[in-house]
Amino acid sequence: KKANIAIVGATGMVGRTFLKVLDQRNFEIDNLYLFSSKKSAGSVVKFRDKEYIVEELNEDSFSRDIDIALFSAGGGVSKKFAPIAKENGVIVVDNSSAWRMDKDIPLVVPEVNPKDIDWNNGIIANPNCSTIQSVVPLKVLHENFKIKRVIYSTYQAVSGSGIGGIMDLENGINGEENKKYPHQIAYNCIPHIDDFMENGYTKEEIKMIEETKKILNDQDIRVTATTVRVPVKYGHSVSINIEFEKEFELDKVYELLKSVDGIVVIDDIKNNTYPMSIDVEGKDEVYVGRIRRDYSIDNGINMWVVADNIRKGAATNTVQIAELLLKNL
Ligand code: 2RA
Repeated sequence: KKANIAIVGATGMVGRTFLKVLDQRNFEIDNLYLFSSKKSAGSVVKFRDKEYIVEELNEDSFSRDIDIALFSAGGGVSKKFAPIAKENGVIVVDNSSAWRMDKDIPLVVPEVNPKDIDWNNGIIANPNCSTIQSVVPLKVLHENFKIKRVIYSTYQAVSGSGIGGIMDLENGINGEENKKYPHQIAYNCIPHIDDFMENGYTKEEIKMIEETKKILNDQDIRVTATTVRVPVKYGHSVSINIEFEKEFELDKVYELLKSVDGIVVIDDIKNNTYPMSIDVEGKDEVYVGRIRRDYSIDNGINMWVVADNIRKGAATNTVQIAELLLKNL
């Protein structure tokens, strides 16, 4: 079935990746509409064998026949325009954090909670990139061993901040030129992603904590997080420590993880083989390795999870949600 698709934020890093993923996954598109801020309006974007003029987003943008709109233009644009799109009968899949914790808005990772799409009322939220790649392996383990507590430590690529983050890394510069970070990121790690809150956590850490519980639909899971920016271009890495309620065998953990479509287990320490950011750029899977028992607690494991933060962490997850919507159009 073909759909009329709109992309809001079409010239941004995620917006452009939406188009790449839609094409690679042979998403059937009837009409395509590309929107951006005034700054980028008028630019020409090629998709499949046609050229499209990017239009400036405004209140009338959705009063044409659009089925699904993919948003990646920041929380402000989503807050203002997603409701307008919804009023025009469009289903919005929003990559910003604007709607994620709204109780009436589903927060979806297709490998984890696809059924939550069914109760959408016009807006579906795409989770934070580091959350997406983490909950994919957690889901099957939670179902089998019941997760009691999760400790996240992240190593996040600069592309999570858009082109400005990449420029700061490439320029290795300090001082006023920094677009995105309070300190130099080249040859450095910055334990500060998004703004600090009153409780000493950053918004990025709170996103991982709250989004994990919403997606797994279990508010009893105890979650904490430390999110860190590292001098890597693409590919977030997350060290995940899990304490289960139930006992487990490590072999079973391997078997369960390997059974999940979308997970690739890479774990051969005898040959120095484990997931690394430089190996996942442009890929859509979630890579899991360094799986080992945590001997400091009764039923615990550690694992290392890596994924392309622009693909599975943003664009591909959004397109996968759109694919599920297409079935019900
Ligand atoms: C980051 N997760 O990595 C945030 C937003 N993409 O900057």
